[in-house]
Parts: sequence; structure tokens; C-alpha cells
Amino acid sequence: RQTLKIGLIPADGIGREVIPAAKAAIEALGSDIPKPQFIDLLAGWETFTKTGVALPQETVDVLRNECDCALFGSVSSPSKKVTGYSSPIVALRKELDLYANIRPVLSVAPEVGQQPVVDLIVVRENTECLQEVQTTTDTGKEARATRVITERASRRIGQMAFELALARPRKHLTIIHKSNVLSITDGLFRETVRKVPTLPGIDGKYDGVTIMEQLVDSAVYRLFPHHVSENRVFDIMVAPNLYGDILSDAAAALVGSLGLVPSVNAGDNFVMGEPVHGSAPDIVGKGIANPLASIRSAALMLRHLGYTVGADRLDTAVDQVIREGTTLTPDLQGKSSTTDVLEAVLRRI
Ligand code: NAD
Ligand code: K
Ligand code: MN
Repeated sequence: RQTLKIGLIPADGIGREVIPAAKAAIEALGSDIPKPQFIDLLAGWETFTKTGVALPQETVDVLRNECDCALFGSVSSPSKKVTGYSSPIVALRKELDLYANIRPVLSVAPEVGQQPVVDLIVVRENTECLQEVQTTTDTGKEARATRVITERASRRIGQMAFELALARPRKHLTIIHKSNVLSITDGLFRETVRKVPTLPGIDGKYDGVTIMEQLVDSAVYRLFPHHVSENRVFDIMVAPNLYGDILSDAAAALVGSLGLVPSVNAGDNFVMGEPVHGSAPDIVGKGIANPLASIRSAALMLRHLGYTVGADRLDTAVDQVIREGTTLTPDLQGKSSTTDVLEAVLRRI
């Protein structure tokens, strides 16, 4: 590759404050990566209010036909049903078949070379789970959600999780489910992930991976250590869509802020970096959004594409800024702005 074409979809809220920071960090990498070429693309609630479409077809087409990868910010989805609106990020994950949402939750050790206290990855199935319908009966409105779990989606997210586990020192995989209540849907997820090591062609590749299971509610409980021996229960956690979403926000509390937790939406042919957090309406426009989750998402995206040197430089710069602790946004008890933090990162790249 001579150039790296990166679609930029800041979307709404603080997405527009943190995605430009990720762009600046990528630009600072110079010759460590192919020359980046950014393509600005629309999606989101504001796009919907202006055009009536939350995810313009052009955005999907450009991502599909012209981009090597993308960065997505966050969308402000309303809590009430709005006719014609549906979340563009949910649609994009499906359109581009980005079936795995990989969410590393990692704390920074006080000294270089020390083990971080928190180091786990939530692997969230990204294409199915809940579908809603509303009908009106003669007694009033009725809302239903259908939970869809397929063998195909569970198998491929399971295989992704085993691959990630294999690359970790502890090689420990926990399957998250609630098969005690949802025995048919979550039962299928659990069974299918368990069977991944026996699939044709695997040939014992995953023999070194230890497998544990945890019901989703007690998994949230066990995320927060009550005793030292509980400290490192989880390594890779693989979960159906909704549980993975909830678990990763809970895990973010362990590292001090949602503004630190990155992700990639990954498929077999495309990768899209995205901070785990939403559009943060409570702080939008104040210039204090933490840009580190987005910079780390850019690093994850580059790492996924094999640009390890560039990814390492971004992560190391972020680690240094956190470790030094003098230039942090208010979510991390600092007094600095988004721009201050970005500049501190750029100086260390
Ligand atoms: P949120 O993640 O936007 O915010 C939760 C809390 O974390 C807020 O107090 C916010 O200020 C803080 N926070 C989040 N990111 C931060 C950052 N980078 N720096 C500093 N503080 C940060 O979650 P919410 O308030 O539940 O949702 C707000 C909106 O975001 C909703 O419309 C929701 O639909 C949307 N949302 C979108 C996505 C997405 O785009 N994938 C994900 C989650 C929520
Ligand atoms: K987001
Ligand atoms: Mn979420």
C-alpha cells in the first residue's frame, strides 16, 4: 500500500471533538504507516434531522469501495422511537459485516514494565441479538423484542475469541451467557462457542486455551474484585451483543473512565475503530472530552491492519500521558482540555 484510505465518521456529540484528535495522532506517525488519506463521511442523528436518513447510502458505498478502514465517533440516538430513524452504527456493523466488536480494557501500570492491574478484552458479537417490533392490540400498545442467536454468528465470534485468547499470555477464555434462563438462545451461543476447538481444520490449535463460563449477572459482579484472589478472573470474555455492550461499560469503570476504552468493529475484510463511549451530551461543546479512547481506537485499527510500529507509537504515547498524570481531562480528575491532551500525546509520538 502507498496510501491508507481512512473513512472518518465523527457522527454526533463529542464524536466530533475526539475523532479529529485521532486523525491528528495518525497524521503524526509519518512514514511508520502508508500516507494516510482521510475521507469525511456523514452519519448520525444530525444527519437524520437534516436529510431524513441516519446512514446515507453514499457513506456505505464509499466505505465499501474506497476505504481501507474507518474511524467512527458516536451517535446521539434518541431514547424515544422516532419514525424512520434507526441507529447508523448498528446498521453499519451489519452492512459491512463487522461481526466482532473487540474492546480491550487496560489500565496503565504506574511504572514501565509493570503488569497492569486491569487487562481484559470483551469480545462482543456485533451483528445480531435483539430485534424489536411494536404492534397495537385491542388492549393497547404491545412491544416485543426477538432475541436472535445463530450458530453461524456464534461460531465466527467464538473463533475470533479463541484466536485472541491464543495471542495472550494467559490464554483464558470466558463464555458469557445466561443459559439458566435463556436456555435456547444463550444455550446455542454457549454450545457453539464451546465446540469451536473441535471444528474441522482446527486440529488442536486451541488446546492451550482454558475455557470458563460465567452467567452474565455474576460476571458483572466478579468484574469488581472484592478480594485480591479475584483480581484477574477474566482474560478474554466472549458475549452475545447486548451483554457485551453492558459488560464493556462496566469494565470501563475499572480503569477510571469510559473515555479511555477503545474498540474495533472487525470483519473478515474491513475494520472500523470506535471509542466505546457514546456522544456524552452532558459535556458536549465544553472542549473537555477525553480523546484517548479514540486515539487508542486508531491504534487498534492500525494494529489490526498489521501496522504494529505505528500502533505501538500511539499506545506508548497515550500510556506516557496517563502515567505522567499532569495533562488529563476532568473525567480522570484532571484540569486539561481535549486539545491539551492531544498536544501532550502528539509531543510523545
Ligand atoms: P455516554 O458514553 O455518552 O456517556 C456516559 C458518561 O461518560 C457521561 O457522563 C459522559 O460525559 C462520560 N463520557 C463518555 N465518554 C467520555 C469521554 N470521551 N470523555 C469524558 N467523559 C466521557 O453514554 P450515555 O450518556 O448513556 O449516552 C449518550 C448518547 O450516546 C445516547 O444518545 C446514546 O444512544 C449514545 N451512544 C452511542 C454509542 C455509539 O455511538 N456507539 C454508544 C453509546 C451511547
Ligand atoms: K462510540
Ligand atoms: Mn455501549
